Amino acid sequence: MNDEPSSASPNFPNFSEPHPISKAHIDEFREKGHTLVRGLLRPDEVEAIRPAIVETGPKGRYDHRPLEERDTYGKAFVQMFNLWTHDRRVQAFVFARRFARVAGELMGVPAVRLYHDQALFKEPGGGFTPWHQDQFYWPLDTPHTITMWMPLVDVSSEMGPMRFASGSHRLGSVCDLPIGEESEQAIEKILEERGLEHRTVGPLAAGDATFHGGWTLHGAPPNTSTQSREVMTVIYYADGTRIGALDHPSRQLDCTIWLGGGSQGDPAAGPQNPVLYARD
Ligand SMILES: O=C(O)CCC(=O)C(=O)O
Repeated sequence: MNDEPSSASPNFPNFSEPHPISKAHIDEFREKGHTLVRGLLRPDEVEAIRPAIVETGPKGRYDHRPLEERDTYGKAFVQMFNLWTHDRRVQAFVFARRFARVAGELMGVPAVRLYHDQALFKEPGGGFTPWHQDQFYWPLDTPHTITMWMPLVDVSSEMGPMRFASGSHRLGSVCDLPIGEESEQAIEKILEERGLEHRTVGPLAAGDATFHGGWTLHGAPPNTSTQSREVMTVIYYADGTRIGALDHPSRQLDCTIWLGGGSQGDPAAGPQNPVLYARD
């Protein structure tokens, strides 16, 4: 913990009970590179965790510029990282075996590690999230990476729920660009050229969760509502993964921050990457 953590009371949920997923979820994830799991968190659990994430968020925020001073990426959401390191209630959520198990079952791997968490709050009037591929940033030498994206409030179609290009995960890296105007334009062109089907998922209830692979093309429309789109995400990868190519500054930075440093070929298993689920 970086700071004095707020402790979880004995009655605080531990999010450990399993939430079985169907074969249809697994098939959809493997075929399309994304799936939606409804009700992964119960309403009483949402009620318990949401205030903890909202309260802890500012401790993991680094860009404090007002919306109008940020670039396209910055306007997409307020990004707050590794909140689990600041608060034991958030740690209980991020380390939850329930979510990690879904991640492992969707990827079809026996054990998963934590990469990092991030809260992504798309403010009222917040911009679109440009199309991108997460694994551009991740120095992880595996196709088995996945993000759980969970709204903490009900998300209407106006609030900027996720959009995915189905089947794009099979393409690997399609555009060597960080998230921004350029990735948006390049990927729009790729979607059109390759005739990739894409759609926005929504509306969603608080506690539903989408899961997408590291190479799945995705983004989100702007938030045209008057309410903040509060979302918490957790990123996982298969245990046994090694550090991949550190071939550009974003991956070098990610390696230092999220994997505790190291070189290509080293085990991706730093002190902030615990195993969160291992098949019994
Ligand atoms: O929340 C968004 O708008 C985009 C989220 C995203 O890109 C991600 O979780 O990988």
